Amino acid sequence: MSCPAHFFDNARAPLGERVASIASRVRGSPEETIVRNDAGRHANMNSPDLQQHPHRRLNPLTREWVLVSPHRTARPWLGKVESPQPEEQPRYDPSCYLCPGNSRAGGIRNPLYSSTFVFDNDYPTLLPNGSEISVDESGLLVARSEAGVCRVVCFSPRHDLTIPRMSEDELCDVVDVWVEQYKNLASLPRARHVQVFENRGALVGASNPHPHCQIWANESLPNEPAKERTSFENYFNSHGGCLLCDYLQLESRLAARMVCQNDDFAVAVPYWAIWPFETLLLSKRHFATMAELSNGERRSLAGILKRITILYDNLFQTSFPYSMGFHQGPADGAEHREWHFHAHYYPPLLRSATVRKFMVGYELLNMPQRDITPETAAARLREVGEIHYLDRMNHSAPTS
Ligand code: H2U
Ligand code: ZN
Repeated sequence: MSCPAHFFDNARAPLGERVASIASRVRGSPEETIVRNDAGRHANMNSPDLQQHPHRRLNPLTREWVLVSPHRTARPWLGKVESPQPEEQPRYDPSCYLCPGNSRAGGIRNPLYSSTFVFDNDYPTLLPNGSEISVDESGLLVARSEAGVCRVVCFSPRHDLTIPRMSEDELCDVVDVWVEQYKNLASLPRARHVQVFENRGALVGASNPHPHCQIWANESLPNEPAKERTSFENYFNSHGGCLLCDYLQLESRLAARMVCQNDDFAVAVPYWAIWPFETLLLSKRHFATMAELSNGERRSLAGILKRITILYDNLFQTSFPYSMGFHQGPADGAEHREWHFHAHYYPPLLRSATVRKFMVGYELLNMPQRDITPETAAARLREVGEIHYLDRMNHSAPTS
């Protein structure tokens, strides 16, 4: 195979010229776009090139790039096909360790709870106490102790009631529990980070279909929030404002990547999304943690969680698997004015209920890559309608 002439020729040019030439071909990068937008010029933002030609986009939260290959969406798929998600779950499963009244794996019996239910993880990843570890051998063998607390939150006593099928009142109870747990865990003397996250579906490793999430609190800032904190701080120092407030303003104006919104929250497929239908949930008001949610915002959060998960379920008419979680300002007692409350949804499905994206090969070795553009993904999510497909198919809704 011979190299395309212009690529080959250019490779012989001095490095500086090569980089300049490549940069001029990859038009509309977010760095450029934000600068151009600041200057009132944003002609490249909706460039058709971005929908047709390979390019890379920058995630300003992590400062990492993603490769976008829109010309490749028509490729045939002969790879792995997953088993369909089991659609129907019973209201109560006698063998489920999360259902009310049942015994958990460690032998403790759950109460006959009637709303949400929180318990300390029987198999916690972190322990509240332990011996102090500090290893540093030439900067090459480095280790530190890590203390923490891990909890599990059941959303409802119903084994079959997933977030998109819950009522807004029931979801408000879930949000209230998150806030209560956040406050409780963030106030622990050694806590520095509190992570609320949900793994939904076997495809993302959830160990049980009973709707639940986990909350881990630990004493160091984990990798992803640490990258975000640096970006928030840098942006705050250089622009005198918030990275995600400005980003939300831009996305609201451009509309192409917006998926849904209400008075207090918006959901968009981020410009730099890695997963095919990844979304970013943003508060419209600038604040750092759940502890600052007003009563009205709690209800709005419940509403937007329901809406985005209905869109997800409707996309492939399946109980849509994802990992999601909230990124909140460090729980170190300091005021984090730079931080903007948000959540990430990372769903693995690509083209149907049974074909998923794999993050392997080039992506493990280099950088993430996607085919379908974020703009197309957002348009598809907007198109599927906000009435749950099971309700449209005249199934009885499982809400109580
Ligand atoms: P995931 O489905 O996201 O894996 O969360 C379930 C958690 O529940 C998991 O961390 C815990 C597991 O350790 N668990 C218990 O605490 N008790 C049990 O009886 C089984 C599972
Ligand atoms: Zn159950």
